Amino acid sequence: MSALVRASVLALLLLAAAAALACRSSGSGDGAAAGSKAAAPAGDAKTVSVTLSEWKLAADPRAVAPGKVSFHVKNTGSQPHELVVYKSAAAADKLALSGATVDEKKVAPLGRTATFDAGKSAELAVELSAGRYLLVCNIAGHYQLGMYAEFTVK
Ligand SMILES: [Cu+2]
Repeated sequence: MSALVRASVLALLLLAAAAALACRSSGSGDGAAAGSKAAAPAGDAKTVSVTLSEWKLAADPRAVAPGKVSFHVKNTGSQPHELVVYKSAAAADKLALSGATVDEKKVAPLGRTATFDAGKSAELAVELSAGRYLLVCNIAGHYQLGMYAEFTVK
């Protein structure tokens, strides 16, 4: 009889201990996962390949984490092009215009390459915070012809 009571008390104690351990390990598990997730992107260099052609602007990847972003830009078309980075919540084809170009008094460029020839490449590094960006070739007429792409930093 007393042995049975002792056994059931022991069983209850073991259950309580197991429950406490389960709680603690799941709690610290979450903490460790969140910590390593936050640490990984910090200081990471993000590289984005941009291809310019008539009349297309393609970016890969289309989204990166905040920080310094390095754009490797290639002109695979037959005319000179450029890459300009704007931060804007506007629809990709609804930036304010001034004549045949994006109005840079209203939409400030965060960075741009020089205009460079077909077959050539250019590099552009820009510090970007979280938000929505548009990558554009702002040579007269090129934006309206379709040389833009949405880009997200998050
Ligand atoms: Cu262009």
